[in-house]
Amino acid sequence: MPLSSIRAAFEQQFQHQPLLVRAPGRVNLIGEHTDYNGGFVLPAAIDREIYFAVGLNGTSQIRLYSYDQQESFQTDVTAVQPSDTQWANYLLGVVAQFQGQGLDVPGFDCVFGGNVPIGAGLSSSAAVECGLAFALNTLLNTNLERMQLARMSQLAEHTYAGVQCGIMDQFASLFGQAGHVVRLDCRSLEYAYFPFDTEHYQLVLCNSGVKHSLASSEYNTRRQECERGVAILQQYYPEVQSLRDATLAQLEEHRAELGDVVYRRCSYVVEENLRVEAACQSLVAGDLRAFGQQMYGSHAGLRDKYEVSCPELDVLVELAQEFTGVLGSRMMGGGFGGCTINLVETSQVAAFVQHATQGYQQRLGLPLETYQTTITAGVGVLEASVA
Ligand code: GAF
Repeated sequence: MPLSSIRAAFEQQFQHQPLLVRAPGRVNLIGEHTDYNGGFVLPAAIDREIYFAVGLNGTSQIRLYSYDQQESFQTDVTAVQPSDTQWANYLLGVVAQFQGQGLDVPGFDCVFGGNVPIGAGLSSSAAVECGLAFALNTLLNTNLERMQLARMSQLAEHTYAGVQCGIMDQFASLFGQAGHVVRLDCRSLEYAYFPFDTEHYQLVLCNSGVKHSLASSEYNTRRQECERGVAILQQYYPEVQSLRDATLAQLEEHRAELGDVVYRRCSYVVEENLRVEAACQSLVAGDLRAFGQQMYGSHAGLRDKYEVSCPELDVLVELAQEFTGVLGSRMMGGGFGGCTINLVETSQVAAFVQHATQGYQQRLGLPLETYQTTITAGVGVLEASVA
C-alpha cells in the first residue's frame, strides 16, 4: 500500500500535517538465536516496510489508527498500559519507554500501515516499534541516538508483547544501509557493513505461510535453556558471561551435567557464532558458494539441535538444496514458521521460484508466496513530496 494512502488517511482523520517516516522489515543472512546470547548476526533492512504519519495534536490523547486492520485505538498519555488490542501494544510499549526515561510525551496522532507480511519472520513488529520511536524522537527533539532507539524498541517488545527478543531486528530496521548487510556484535554493539553483490545474486524469500502458536513461548524457553547452560559453565569457567564466550570443548567436558537438551541448544549457538564468522570471511573473499554452505549448516543446526524449524520450512530448504541455482537456504528469524531466505543466482531466480512453488504445492498441498527483496536503508523521514 502506498505512502500516499497513509498520509491521506491521517489528513482525513486528524486534519493536520504529519511527519512521514518509513521503517523497514529485515532479513538475516546468518546468525540466528545468537543475538540474546551475546553473539553475532548478519541482517539487512529490506524493501518491505511500514509507513507512518505522525503529528502532535495539542491534547493529552494518543490516537492511533492501523491502516491494515482498519482499527482505531485511543488512550490518555497518563494511562499508557498494555492493551488487549495487540497491534497497539507495539506502539504503546514505545511510548512507555519514552516515559520511563523521564521524557514527556504529549498527545499525538498516528496512522501506520505497510507491506511487511505479518508472522512471516520479517520483523513487522520491530518495524512498527522503530518507526514510532524514530518519529517521536524527531517530533519531540529528544536527540536519542539510533542505538538507544533500538534498545527502547527491543524493551517495548519485552514489556508490551511478552517476547524476550534480542536486539537484532530493531537494530536492522534502524541501521540498514542500501546494498549492504551489517554484522553486529550483539554484546559490544559494534557493527560493520559489507557490500552485498546484488548484480549476480538475489535474496529470495519463500513464505511457508504457517505460523505455529508455539513461536513466542518456545522462543522464551530457548532463551532460558541457553541461560541454564551459561549458569552451569560459569561454575567451571567464570569468564563465560554468555554462550558467545563458551567453546565446544567446554560443552563436551560438561555434557552430562548440562543434559541432552541444554547441551544441544548451547552447542548450536556456539557453532552458529563460528558460522557467522566464517560466512563474513567468505563474503569478503567474494566466495558466495562457501557463504551458502554456511547457510545450509545454520538451517541444519536450527532444525536438529535448536529445534525451532517445522516441516514446512524443512521442505522449503530441501527444495532449495536440490536446485542448482541456489547457493544457500535456511529458515530465518525465531522459527516455527515464517520464511526461508535463499541466496540465488540472479539468472536462476524465476526458475527457482517456479520450482519451489510447484514443489511446495506437490509435497504439502500448500500455496507458496515468494518475495524477491532489495536491501535498503534503515528507518528515516520521508519528504512530504514523496507521498
Ligand atoms: C526473533 C527475535 F526478535 C530476534 O531478536 C532474534 O533472536 C531472532 O528471532 C532469532 O535469531 O526475530
